[in-house]
Amino acid sequence: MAGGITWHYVLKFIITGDAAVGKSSLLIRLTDQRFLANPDPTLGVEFGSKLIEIPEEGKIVKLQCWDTAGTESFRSITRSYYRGAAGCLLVYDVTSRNSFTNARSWLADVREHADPHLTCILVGNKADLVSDPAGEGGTGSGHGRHREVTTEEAEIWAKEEGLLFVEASAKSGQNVQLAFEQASRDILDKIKRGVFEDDRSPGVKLSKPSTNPLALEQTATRSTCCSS
Ligand SMILES: Nc1nc2c(ncn2[C@@H]2O[C@H](COP(=O)(O)OP(=O)(O)OP(=O)(O)O)[C@@H](O)[C@H]2O)c(=O)[nH]1
Ligand SMILES: [Mg+2]
Repeated sequence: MAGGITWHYVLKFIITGDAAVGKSSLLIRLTDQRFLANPDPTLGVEFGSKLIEIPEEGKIVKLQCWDTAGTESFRSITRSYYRGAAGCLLVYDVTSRNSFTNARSWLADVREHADPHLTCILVGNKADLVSDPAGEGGTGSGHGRHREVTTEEAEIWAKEEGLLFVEASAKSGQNVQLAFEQASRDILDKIKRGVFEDDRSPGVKLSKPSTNPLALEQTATRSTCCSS
């Protein structure tokens, strides 16, 4: 990161959902602006970090993202990373009904193990595979995949559960940064309302106005997953 760049907040995010829905691909798209056709499945947990700007708040936010494995055998390990997260991307694949059904049990895990004030955004990934944006029985775009979860259905469930919602594509990049921005905006709003307090919510770190920028950056770099 270039010298002099600093942040106003560090926000810890977790990315969760079934195996192969594209959690790691969303993170790589966010941090590296690239897409891998054949990434390795995540073993345990991976980490990525990015500075984003929320212009209307005049704030720079450092996202610290923990990308968890969807494979069942890692589930108990990844649960331990939920603690202290301020934000969560709950990911399913719009071409897999199963992954959407299972989102309920991932959300139950999040609710059980994460901060109750956590902001969660439901992300319907692989939107590039479905040609029908309205979500009524699209036949795909030559990939042999078709939409199995309509936009409307996901929207309704997200509303019922108090989740933000967006459809995205790690492949095309569509709405990927937006998903993190929307969640960050919501968290900043909660901070303004006093929902998160600096030392009681390890998922949120606030910069101290009097501290010099270099020290802030060092603090950010040293931040670890499970600090409490
Ligand atoms: N077409 C399309 N393929 C995607 C997209 N995102 C991911 N994929 C593909 O889906 C497969 C799984 O992607 P990953 O990012 O490894 O999925 P994951 O959720 O991290 O999987 P685990 O780490 O095993 O839990 C890979 O072949 C990706 O190339 C997308 O937006 N569009
Ligand atoms: Mg992965």
